[in-house]
Amino acid sequence: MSKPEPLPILCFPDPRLRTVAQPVAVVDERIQQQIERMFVTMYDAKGIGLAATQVDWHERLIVIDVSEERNEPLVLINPEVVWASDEKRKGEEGCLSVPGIYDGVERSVAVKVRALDEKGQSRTVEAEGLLAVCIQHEMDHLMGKVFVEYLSPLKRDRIKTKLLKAQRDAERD
Ligand code: K2U
Ligand code: ZN
Repeated sequence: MSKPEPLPILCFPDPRLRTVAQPVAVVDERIQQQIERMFVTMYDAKGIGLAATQVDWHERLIVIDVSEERNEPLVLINPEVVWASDEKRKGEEGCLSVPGIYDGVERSVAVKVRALDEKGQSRTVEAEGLLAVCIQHEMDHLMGKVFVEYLSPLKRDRIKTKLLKAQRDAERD
């Protein structure tokens, strides 16, 4: 089977990024094909996570690989946080949907998430460090939330202006 092409990634402030994703009803061939397309897209974009929302697919599906070797794929379908540490830490975040922008976001340092895997089996993931941050960042995407929403309105407007100009310039080239 040939490898699928990477999908286009929606860029902030595209309103489709604000869509709230629906639960996946059945983990079937259709979902497994979408999972493969999302991994191809994530690795191609050098991301360590990708939410279906970012590729204009509005179902509760996340792919992650925080490994150095880029060989530890993790699929979270219909994820729900069952526990999050009270301890929080502010970390520098980026986003494939907000290219070139990095800023501090406060997140729980550890989370416990229940989800279905790519076979539809229920699993629990206990995460800390970068994996915990990534899971929280991706689950925000499924709720239509981009990390710039944690920044000040002034910073967010500057980012919006900068990215809209970059998108206009790109269309002109
Ligand atoms: O756009 C995305 O959702 C992928 C995010 C995932 C992520 C954001 C912040 C912190 C951890 C993960 C990134 O674009 S992946 C790029 C990246 C790579 C290493 C560290 C931070 C961000
Ligand atoms: Zn993101």
